[in-house]
Amino acid sequence: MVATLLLLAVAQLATAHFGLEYPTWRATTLGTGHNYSQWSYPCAGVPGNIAGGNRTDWPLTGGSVVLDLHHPWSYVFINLGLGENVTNFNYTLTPQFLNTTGNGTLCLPTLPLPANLKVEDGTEASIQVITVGESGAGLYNCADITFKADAKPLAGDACQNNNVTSVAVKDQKATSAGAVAGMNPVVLSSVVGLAVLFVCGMSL
Ligand SMILES: *[C@@H]1O[C@H](CO)[C@@H](O)[C@H](O)[C@H]1NC(C)=O
Ligand SMILES: *[C@@H]1O[C@H](CO)[C@@H](O)[C@H](O)[C@H]1NC(C)=O
Ligand SMILES: *[C@@H]1O[C@H](CO)[C@@H](O)[C@H](O)[C@H]1NC(C)=O
Ligand SMILES: *[C@@H]1O[C@H](CO)[C@@H](O)[C@H](O)[C@H]1NC(C)=O
Ligand SMILES: *[C@@H]1O[C@H](CO)[C@@H](O)[C@H](O)[C@H]1NC(C)=O
Ligand SMILES: *[C@@H]1O[C@H](CO)[C@@H](O)[C@H](O)[C@H]1NC(C)=O
Ligand SMILES: *[C@@H]1O[C@H](CO)[C@@H](O)[C@H](O)[C@H]1NC(C)=O
Ligand SMILES: [Cu+2]
Repeated sequence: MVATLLLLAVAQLATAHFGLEYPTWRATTLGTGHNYSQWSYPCAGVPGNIAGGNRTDWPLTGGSVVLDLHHPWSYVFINLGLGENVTNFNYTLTPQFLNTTGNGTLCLPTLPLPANLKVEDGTEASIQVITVGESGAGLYNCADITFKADAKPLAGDACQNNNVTSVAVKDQKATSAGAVAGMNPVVLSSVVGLAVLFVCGMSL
């Protein structure tokens, strides 16, 4: 699971901040008027279960994720952790991570749960979405969910792609070992974060 934290060794260019539209994110981390930072692992500095808990019901077999992407392309990794107030996202929902092209809206209709993950009606969990852009630094957003037997994946108008296409990048392990030039499975350092913040800072 740690292999999902893929980062470039050197941060040079601006990367894409992004919005997590569905499930509803823990808090808005785009724009101004808050002290959150999408550079902050694991959840942009937003604690779990805030504001009394604003949890989205999610189907027992896996549900939808809708992202608002702002830059020409991004790698997308989606993880899940169990509990009311999750900081350990130790299940991946993208065993093959996504390479998305285009800025706009991406809807993933159904992300199946890993075979070794058993949930039941009422199980609380959180979803972590990581995007990695040209800079190689990760950007994070999280959403709190409750697995529900009667929850349905998004469909129709609620699940549309607008100017974004995505392809699964096969064999994440090989990729993390260096198949993507310059990528290393290192933990995001604040030095990298700050270097990119300098470039990307105010421009979302
Ligand atoms: C952000 O942090 C600053 C400095 O600690 C504080 O003055 C401000 O009220 C905070 N803003 C919000 C929205 O919490
Ligand atoms: C909870 O989510 C709903 C639906 O997105 C939103 O309208 C509302 O503002 C959120 N409430 C809090 C306290 O964040
Ligand atoms: C679609 O995405 C591309 C790549 O980011 C961008 O150049 C183009 O302006 C976008 N088109 C629309 C209609 O937003
Ligand atoms: C969630 O956990 C964090 C640390 O893991 C803690 O600081 C915070 O108070 C917890 N929040 C709630 C609502 O339990
Ligand atoms: C994930 O972490 C939870 C506790 O945070 C633990 O109960 C569970 O066994 C872990 N699962 C895996 C596959 O590591
Ligand atoms: C991801 O897509 C971008 C732009 O479409 C492309 O330049 C890049 O090579 C792709 N990366 C992988 C690993 O397929
Ligand atoms: C995509 O980016 C282009 C160029 O910055 C911008 O004109 C367009 O409005 C963006 N489209 C979306 C859907 O964000
Ligand atoms: Cu940005």
